[in-house]
Amino acid sequence: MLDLASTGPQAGTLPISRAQLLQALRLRQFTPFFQPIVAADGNWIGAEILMRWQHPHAGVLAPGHFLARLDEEELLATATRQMLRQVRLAWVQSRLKLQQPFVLSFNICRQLLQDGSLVAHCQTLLHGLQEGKLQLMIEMPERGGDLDPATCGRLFAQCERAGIAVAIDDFGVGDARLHQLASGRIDCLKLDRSFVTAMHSNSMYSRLIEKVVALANVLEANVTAEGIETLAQWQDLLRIGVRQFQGYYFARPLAAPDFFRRMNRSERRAVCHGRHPTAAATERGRHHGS
Ligand code: G
Ligand code: MN
Repeated sequence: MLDLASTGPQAGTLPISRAQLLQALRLRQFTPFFQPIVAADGNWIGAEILMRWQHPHAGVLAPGHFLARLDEEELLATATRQMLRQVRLAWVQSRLKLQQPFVLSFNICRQLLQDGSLVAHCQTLLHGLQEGKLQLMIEMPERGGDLDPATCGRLFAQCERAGIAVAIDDFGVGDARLHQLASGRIDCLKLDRSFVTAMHSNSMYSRLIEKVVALANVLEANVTAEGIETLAQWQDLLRIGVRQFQGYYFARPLAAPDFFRRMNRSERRAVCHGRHPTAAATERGRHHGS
């Protein structure tokens, strides 16, 4: 069976018919995966919900293979709502008791942005789930949302009143719609992973990231760096002032049973296979000294 789950958004779109997509929706095949977001100390403080298609023949498909088709067929909002209902169900079934605040974020599409019921849907999703400890965050596409400043401002105000956080996703590679940043409360800039990848071959990127951190400080927002794959990237970003991280170094997107198992066992305390930079530095010092 093909496993295309880790192939990113650049992956080629398979020829998929509308009938296949409708069938997949009927069979609830668009399911949530969860990728942890960690703080500077490596503890899980949130997770991004990522859509996967549990394809009967091709295996688990990443969004790069089908998202554009769902969007073209105007079915992406329906698939997202269906996925979020599964998140709620899995959360209830997990009997998870959060001890610390936790932020669950998800990607919103153009259709969801425009249909006016986004905030109400988020409230339904959260109702009765660890209120006070669990917060939802919408990840706005930097490009594609294409909301005029007034509509954007209204949406952000609604989110703020409802306690829903707002992130700008893939920050740095969109169309620099900076008016979004002035339209209301922004909680997080999610720095696109291409900046993290480029950091080591071009020092200009480190300086740019420093400026993104400074911009976030002006907005009183956090920066989450995406796509951390190595300890060196984590160390450098910490030095630059980034305090939230997401990427394969910490954890790949996890299916619901794996995610909730680890949440329940508090395995989120230690970084999975990654070690904390200070611990690694101490270890290196020990080895060198011995
Ligand atoms: O644009 P957005 O942030 O929603 O993209 C998330 C996508 O990035 C997911 O499909 C996920 O599988 C992928 N991803 C997450 N972490 C990493 C990483 O460390 N490296 C790479 N190459 N892709 C990642
Ligand atoms: Mn995202």
